[in-house]
Amino acid sequence: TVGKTITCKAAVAWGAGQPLSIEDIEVLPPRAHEVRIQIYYTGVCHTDAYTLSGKDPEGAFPIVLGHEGAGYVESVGEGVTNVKPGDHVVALYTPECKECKFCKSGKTNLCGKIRATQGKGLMPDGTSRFRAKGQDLLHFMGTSTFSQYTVVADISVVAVKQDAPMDRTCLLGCGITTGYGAATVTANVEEGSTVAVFGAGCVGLSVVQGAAQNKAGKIIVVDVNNDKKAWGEKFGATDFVNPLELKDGQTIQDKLIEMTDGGLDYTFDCTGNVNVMRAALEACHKGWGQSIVIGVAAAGQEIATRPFQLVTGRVWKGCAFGGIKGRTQLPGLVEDYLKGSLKVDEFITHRKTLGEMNNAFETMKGGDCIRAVVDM
Ligand code: NAD
Ligand code: AHE
Ligand code: ZN
Repeated sequence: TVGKTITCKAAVAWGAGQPLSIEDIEVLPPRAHEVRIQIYYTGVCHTDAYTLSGKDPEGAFPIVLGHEGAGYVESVGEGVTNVKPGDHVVALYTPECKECKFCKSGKTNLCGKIRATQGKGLMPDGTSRFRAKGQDLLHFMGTSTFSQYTVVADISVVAVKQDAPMDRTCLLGCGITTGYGAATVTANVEEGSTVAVFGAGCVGLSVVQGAAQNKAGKIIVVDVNNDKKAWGEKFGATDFVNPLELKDGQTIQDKLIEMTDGGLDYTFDCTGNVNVMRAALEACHKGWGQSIVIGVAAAGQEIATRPFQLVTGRVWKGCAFGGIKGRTQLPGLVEDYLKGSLKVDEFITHRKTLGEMNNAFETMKGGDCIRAVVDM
């Protein structure tokens, strides 16, 4: 297949709000500094549903969605040195070129090298490697893992240990790494500190795991779904609050401030709801509390608070992919998983086939799904 176009199955999103359609698509060979990956497993993340819904300002169609995937390198284009055919890899929607202003800053995991074309759904040379029914399909987040074969930039892929099963490593491509990194890298929660996590999906529970790893003293899960109490405890949460079950007139920020003698050292939004983001900021301790926005909000949504909240020392920040540098740090997370110090298996609640992709989206929206893993 090297150097040839491959025909394979993919879940194609032809338009906003329409179900995905399983199609035979053509996947062109990788060009210079590109890698063709045979995707074995992909997770389904809330962000895929968000873009499919039409609420993503960068969303365009037709497109091959998916950004939480693992597989084998099938072939590489000219000049690729970081991976070789047969390597077990995870696709990186946050690439790492190691040479741009961002990568060299030491201050962020965001990489600027291909962000503009990635946002347009194109490869770095401005073209697509996918075709179906006589037309080009767009790429998504530089990864497009809802296809049996995909082509990515070489800076958007990392090789990981072969003994880690791909149905687990795929989840390190987004959800788990995002939450775990937000707690251990972006916030770098200190021992004994107080933490509140709003929204206990895969991302929020991964924040809980990271905060517990860093020995936080109190980890409060805030979720509208009472089943998330037990889920939080499984990853190290000490308390649970349902914001819909507060006493009359009490806000969630009041409740949390009361529980923590003045507010939290760290809060995390893992819901994507801008009102929750405000509550998370306002639940922070005066003088130093930091709130980290992880959730992705729909086009047109904005956050608000009284500037006094910041004047009095609370800090509002956010991160993508947990602040983790994929090529530098992801192999280490896979090793942590293999050593037993990073939970991954526990997040998998559902398994689907490619033909069941729309069902996987429905399942994700149900309250009992943490992650559905799709066997491609
Ligand atoms: P999820 O849907 O599995 O989890 C969300 C949780 O929030 C659910 O348990 C839900 O019950 C809870 N919730 C909803 N409304 C709430 C409210 N008002 N108060 C408290 N809890 C509430 O989603 P997920 O896959 O864990 O993703 C969470 C968010 O993070 C999404 O917005 C997703 O797009 C975003 N995300 C961002 C990044 C990033 O890099 N910044 C990466 C992955 C996902
Ligand atoms: N395209 C959207 C923003 C979507 C967004 O924020 N994506 C996150 C990853 S979510 C993963 O599930 C991200 O990586 N953001 C940083 C970046 O460079 O995209 C919009 O609003 O335009
Ligand atoms: Zn995601």
